[in-house]
Amino acid sequence: MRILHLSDSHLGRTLRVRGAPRGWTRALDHRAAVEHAVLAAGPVDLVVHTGDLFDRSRPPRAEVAQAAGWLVGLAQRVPVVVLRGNHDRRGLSRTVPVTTPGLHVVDHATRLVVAGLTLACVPFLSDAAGWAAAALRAVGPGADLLLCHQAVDGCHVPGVGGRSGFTFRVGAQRDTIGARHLPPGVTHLLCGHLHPRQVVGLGPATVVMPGSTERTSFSEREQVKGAALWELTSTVTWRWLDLPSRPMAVVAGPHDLGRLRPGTLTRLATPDPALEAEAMARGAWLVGAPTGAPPPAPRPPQRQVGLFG
Ligand SMILES: [Mn+2]
Repeated sequence: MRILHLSDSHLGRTLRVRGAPRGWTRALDHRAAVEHAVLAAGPVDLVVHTGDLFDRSRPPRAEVAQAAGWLVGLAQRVPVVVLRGNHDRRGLSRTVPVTTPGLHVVDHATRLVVAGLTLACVPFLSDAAGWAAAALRAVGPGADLLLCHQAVDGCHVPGVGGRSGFTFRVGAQRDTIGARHLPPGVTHLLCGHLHPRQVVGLGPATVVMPGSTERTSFSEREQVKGAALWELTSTVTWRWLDLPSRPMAVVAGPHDLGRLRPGTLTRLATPDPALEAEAMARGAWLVGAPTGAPPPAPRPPQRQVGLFG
């Protein structure tokens, strides 16, 4: 029994760049990542997606149509389970074709039997106590695996570019779960939410977070992206499946220019017209306002924090 475990694809996420060909959008990279993962995984018995399928709870219509086509095609070959993440907060059953045979859309905690496995499925919940109650119901008399989209005690976002990292702790955030929130008997959690891939021990259980399938912000620029491939025999094992990602670079001076290739998403650490011209001459795609442009109008505060997924 082989399972492809995808998470945090953030389909429809865009990024404004200068220098890219006409018609290019960052959303194409996010689509390509999930399609590539399915090809790279080879034959599997089940595909699960543990949340944040779309970047926004109201994704653009074209993106919904594209994703629906992809999911329907996939579900014709292999059972698919998609779980609601915090970004999909209005629920996936509004955007994903729920009546497709073989496609299981999980907006509320439930227990599913798919491909001969019993799966306890617990979508994102904003408080740990509520999550514990939902997980207990979803596990019921027992489950082989638990699918969720949640921060867990000890999971970590590394610092990058001089910014410090962050470790989640139960009690410090309302939604972070600890060993005490796990139903008895749960040994393996297939978990989304954090974008750096990682494995965390939670009491007797192991939490595997494959991270996002493509980089969703510059804070992820040093992270390897991909998915997890699970193998269930008499034991349960998994390994990372690496995927190619579009390179991202922050240019602080001429010494960083050597890393730029055509199509590298590039941000200047500080405005510098000469450096910007050099970067563009190398084919880099520039993110942010042109050097010398007036500062952008202040944006309203965003509800979601990209760094933490
Ligand atoms: Mn996410």
